[in-house]
Amino acid sequence: MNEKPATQRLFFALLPDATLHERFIRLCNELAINGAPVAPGNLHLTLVFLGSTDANTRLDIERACDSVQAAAFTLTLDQTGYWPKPHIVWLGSTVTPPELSQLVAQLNAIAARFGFTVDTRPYAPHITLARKARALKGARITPLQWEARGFSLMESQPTPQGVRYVELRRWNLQQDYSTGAAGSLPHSDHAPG
Ligand code: 2AM
Repeated sequence: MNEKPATQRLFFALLPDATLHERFIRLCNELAINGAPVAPGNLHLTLVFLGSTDANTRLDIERACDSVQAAAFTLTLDQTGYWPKPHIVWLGSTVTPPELSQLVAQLNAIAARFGFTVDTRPYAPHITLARKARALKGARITPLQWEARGFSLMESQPTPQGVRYVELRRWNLQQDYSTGAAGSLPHSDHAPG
């Protein structure tokens, strides 16, 4: 028998806490977007998209993530935008914090090590708010601050109701990176559930 091993479709993301998540939902409603809104439970910021992988490789990826050295940071979400080719309305940032770029660089290095195709385009941090959308007209927003304290390994699961993004595992970012204080190694938590 030649059964194909089960695979999971994986990516790394930042997940908003409950307060920020509420703000995202409020913003989506205020913007009156003409398009298919992302399911509220799926709102996230992609760090690096990996792709399909088997269980053993996933474990190796998780082990590699235990060695990521990256600092906590604040991301200011101060602009909305529209990408006409994928018809996406997004929420994003005019400034990419260096800590975020460094985190993405380390995760891209892990992706490359495990044979995934790494996106060579400059990293554009964004939260997709709606797909199959029309352009937003002149949407000015009150900036939202994202206090990023951890990054997550996510699985994209197809369901009859559409895709569902499930957090598999989370790693903490270092709070006191500059001082090199004790306990500064990223701490990993298994996602609840
Ligand atoms: P997005 O970040 O623009 O919303 C899971 O599929 C997530 O990974 C989505 O949020 C998706 O787009 C992002 N992503 C990035 N590159 C992708 C790719 N090549 N295929 C699928 N999703 C990708």
